[in-house]
Amino acid sequence: MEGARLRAEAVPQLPPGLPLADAYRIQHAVVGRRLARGERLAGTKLGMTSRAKMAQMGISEIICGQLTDAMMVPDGGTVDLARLIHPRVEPEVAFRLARDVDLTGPDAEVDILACVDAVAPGLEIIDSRYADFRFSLPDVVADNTSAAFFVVGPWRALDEAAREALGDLVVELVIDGEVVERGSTGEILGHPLDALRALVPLARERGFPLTAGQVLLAGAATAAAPLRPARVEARVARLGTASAVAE
Ligand code: OOG
Repeated sequence: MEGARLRAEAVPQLPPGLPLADAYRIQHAVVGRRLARGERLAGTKLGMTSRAKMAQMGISEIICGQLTDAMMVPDGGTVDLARLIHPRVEPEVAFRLARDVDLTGPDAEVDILACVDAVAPGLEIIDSRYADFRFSLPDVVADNTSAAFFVVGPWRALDEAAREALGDLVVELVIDGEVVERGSTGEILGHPLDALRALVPLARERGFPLTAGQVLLAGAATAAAPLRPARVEARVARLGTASAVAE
C-alpha cells in the first residue's frame, strides 16, 4: 500500500474476507511507516458519513483514517497531481481538537464536543491506491480511507451560535469557478457534531488517539469529483472557503 502510494501506481484489491479488525491493523501499520519516517500525526478523518458518499462508493459503514502533517496543504496551496494515481476532491467540515479526548471511560461519558474549539471549511483530496478506485470496506480501511491531502480554511470559534448553525449550511464544491457538487452540512450524519460523537466509539474500538491539536474531518457532505489541473474550492455557508490549486 505504501509502495503504491509512493510510486503513484494502483494495486489490486486485497483478497476478499479480510476481517475489519485486521484491515484497521493494516492501516495502523501503513500510517506507522509514515510516522517512522518522521511524519507527525496531524488529524483523524471520518469517511462515508453522508448518503452521497455511501451511494457513490457502495459502502454504508462509517470509516476512520489518519492524517499526517505531510498530507497538509496550506489554504490556497498547490497539490502535485504527479504524486497521485486518480485523485478526487471533496468538500469537508473540519474541527480542531483543543484538548486530548480521554477515551478510557464509557462512551456516554466522553464529551468530545467539549474538547473541540474551532471549525473551518475543508477540502480533502482522496486517492485510492486500488485499481479503478474500486474497493470493499476492509480494502478502503486498510488503505487509510484513501487519504492523500487535505486543506483547512480559516478557523472560527465553535461557540453556541456556530454549533447550532452547523446543522444546515450549504456546502459547495467548486472547480474553476463552477459549482460541481452542492449539499448541506446536515447530510453529514444529520449534523457534523453527531459525526464527531460517532467518532468516539470508533476511535476507542479501532485504536485511534484523539489528541490536542488534531484536525478532525467529519466526512464529505457531497460526492467526490475527479481532480484535474484546476483551482478547487470548498465553500461552506457562514464558514467561508478552503481552496487549493491542482497542477
Ligand atoms: C473513501 C474515503 C471517503 C468521505 O469523506 O466519505 C471519505 C473513498 O471514497 O475513497 O473520505
